[in-house]
Amino acid sequence: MSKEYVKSICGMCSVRCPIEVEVVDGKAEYIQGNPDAPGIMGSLCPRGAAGTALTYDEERPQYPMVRTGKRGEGKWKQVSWDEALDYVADELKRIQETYGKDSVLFSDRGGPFRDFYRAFLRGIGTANYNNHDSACARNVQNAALSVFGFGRKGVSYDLKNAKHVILQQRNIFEAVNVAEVNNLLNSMADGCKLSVIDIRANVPATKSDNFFMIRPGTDYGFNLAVINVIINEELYDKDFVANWVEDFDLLKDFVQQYTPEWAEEETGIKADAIRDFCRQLAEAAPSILWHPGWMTARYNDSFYMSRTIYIINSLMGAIGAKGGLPFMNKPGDVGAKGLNSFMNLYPKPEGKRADGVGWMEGRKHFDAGPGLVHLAYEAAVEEEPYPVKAYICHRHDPLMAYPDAPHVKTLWDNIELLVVPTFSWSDTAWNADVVLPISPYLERDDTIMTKNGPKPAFQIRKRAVQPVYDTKAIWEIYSGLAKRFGLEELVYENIEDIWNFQLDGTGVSLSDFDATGIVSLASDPLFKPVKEGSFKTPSGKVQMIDAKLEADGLLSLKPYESPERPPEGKFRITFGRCALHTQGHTVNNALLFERMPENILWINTKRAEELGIENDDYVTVSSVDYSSKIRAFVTDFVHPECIFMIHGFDHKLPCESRAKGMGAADNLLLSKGIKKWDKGGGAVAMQEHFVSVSK
Ligand SMILES: Nc1nc2c(c(=O)[nH]1)N[C@H]1C(S)=C(S)[C@@H](COP(=O)(O)OP(=O)(O)OC[C@H]3O[C@@H](n4cnc5c(=O)[nH]c(N)nc54)[C@H](O)[C@@H]3O)O[C@H]1N2
Ligand SMILES: Nc1nc2c(c(=O)[nH]1)N[C@H]1C(S)=C(S)[C@@H](COP(=O)(O)OP(=O)(O)OC[C@H]3O[C@@H](n4cnc5c(=O)[nH]c(N)nc54)[C@H](O)[C@@H]3O)O[C@H]1N2
Ligand code: SF4
Ligand SMILES: [Mo]
Repeated sequence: MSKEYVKSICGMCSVRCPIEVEVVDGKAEYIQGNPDAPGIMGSLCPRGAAGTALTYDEERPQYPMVRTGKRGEGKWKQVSWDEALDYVADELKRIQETYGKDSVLFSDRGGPFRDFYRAFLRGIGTANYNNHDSACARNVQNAALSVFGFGRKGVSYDLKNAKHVILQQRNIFEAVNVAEVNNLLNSMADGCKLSVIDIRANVPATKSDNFFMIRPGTDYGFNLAVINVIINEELYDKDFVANWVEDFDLLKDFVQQYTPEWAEEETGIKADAIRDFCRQLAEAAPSILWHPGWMTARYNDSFYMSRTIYIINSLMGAIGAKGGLPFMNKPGDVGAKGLNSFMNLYPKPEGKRADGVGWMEGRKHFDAGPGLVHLAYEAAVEEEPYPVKAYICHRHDPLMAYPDAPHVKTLWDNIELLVVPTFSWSDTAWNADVVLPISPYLERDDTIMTKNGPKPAFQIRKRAVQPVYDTKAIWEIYSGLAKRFGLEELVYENIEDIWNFQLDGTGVSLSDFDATGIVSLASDPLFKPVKEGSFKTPSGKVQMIDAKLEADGLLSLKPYESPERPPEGKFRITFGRCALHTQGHTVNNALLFERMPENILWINTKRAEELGIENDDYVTVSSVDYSSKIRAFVTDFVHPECIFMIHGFDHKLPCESRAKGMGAADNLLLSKGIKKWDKGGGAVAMQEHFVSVSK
């Protein structure tokens, strides 16, 4: 028997925790957290532990496939990798020659492994790189830019040293990042307070010092009242405000109308409780950390909610503070040299983006980097500003990630080539013209990644076992395409040469990863003080008024608008995460399915009584064009105006025998939902929908 331990990086969600894989006779037997990784302490979340079931799952794409029937019909021809890559390259060339270079659209899930294939996109000259973020954190990203002039990753979350953590629409113990969970639990053991503002009692709420069950959609109003108290009771950090906050007086005048008494009416949270909460914040300041939110693609004003969170953190002096939101360090900040980038081998394509981001009226204020892919779909329909005819949808499942899959599919009718590189089946892969199966993470090497933070580091994902099926690593796929486009700089035969290119001149060598899989670039965590240049706004300060936003016709200090109440007998739909699944794509994982085969419907006790529904009854939840059976969870601890369910269930694909037909799909309950989006932050507003429930 041979046994080895391989240090690598988890790929069951986008957090990418360092792992150690036990490999027995070439088979991955067991996975645990990398004991050498800071904050991980050998632990993993359930999904990370279930990675072996992904590797040995027969129900995943096993070889390259080209569609033979109609889109989505599930008729495929097995082809060799050469045939598949030839076909994709020829089609991309034909489309670019006919419709222009920018007619190729690309989307992915973002993350630290993109450099190599983004270089390929630059090499073929398309301006249309996108990520998935308009269904996730775009509102937070644009809020950070609007207040600080840098993006949301310009600060980190110092949970380790925090004295009071506030989670608003942030489910930290179920929407898991292992190091964050460990750090927060440790801090709480040392006396750190936790406050939770949520529409239901999630797991963090059960461990909190303050729990506010808020009326869905009123968070912006709650935060304006918090600012009102902080300012009127002079609880703010006077030095920070004097030195680093611009237009404080405008903010002060603006929030006068939003008293705690007003907020009580609007949000359902008692005025005195709001006042008391603000005083608690002041006691812990500046080591407070009000999380700006993550999955914030929920409301028309989610951007403004995140903006107020950043403003509150600033008023309390928490920006740049230990125990608050310290500035993020990149390798350069600790005197190290960053990785060499393949993207730098090619110039940035000059074309205008199809989604209009960065140049179209009303869209100039958005972060142009990864665009807003739902707007690129609109461009594909209208063929304006130009035709979009090829779509590479890489490690991305827009048919589940955006509302109303049947509707989204119609937006792709003009697309002549839909290519899906993926490691598991998804609605999108099933609907593709070509499926390029990626080796799951235990079976592949990836480019070296940089982990920014208090102590920046390089981390490496190393293949733990040989591919089980005829699948390839991401670098092999794009290197193969690059070869067919004559992009010689990206043609590689082995990963070591890629790694050496990345490491060249950094002073780090490949063997430095051998011991732990991680190369730390600093010996101690660095907390940079707030100084000239910390904020990238025109004034160099935290700004209340964002000129770019206003030039696009939007107000920075936007008056609060009360969310619609549900029509008689209906409920607002809300959704979120659980610790056992990643989005929708792990429901068919044999180990995780065994633990949680279906989702349940949280419904308030009084509303359930009115409908004659008892706990554990199967009920029907429906919108205009979708309905499904789901088990009811009757509780006092969800707001009566809404129902809540975990995202990602009721799969439809015949090739996913376990997940098929289990639970209900929140995304299918959001009829034509891709058309509703937040004009401030750019993300889709997925909780602006009402559904019916019946016994
Ligand atoms: N109704 C509703 N819609 C939502 C949400 C919701 O809660 N409710 N959540 C939103 C959020 S926050 C997000 S981030 C999006 C998520 O939706 P997506 O951004 O599409 O992300 P995933 O579901 O993770 O899908 C990625 C796809 O890539 C495949 N894949 C291929 N290679 C890899 C790999 O190496 N690693 C991983 N992890 N996957 C790979 C997966 O199998 C999966 O099919 O959905 C959004 N949409
Ligand atoms: N285990 C696990 N971990 C994950 C993921 C996963 O799928 N599984 N996905 C990853 C991804 S892509 C993301 S984006 C993050 C998401 O991380 P989070 O955004 O923290 O997770 P969610 O559970 O989607 O939502 C957070 C909370 O918002 C609450 N909520 C809903 N509507 C409202 C409202 O109107 N007001 C308030 N105050 N609260 C509301 C929900 O009840 C939920 O408790 O998690 C990441 N981590
Ligand atoms: S949070 Fe869990 S699934 Fe995500 S990377 Fe870490 S161990 Fe893997
Ligand atoms: Mo997300």
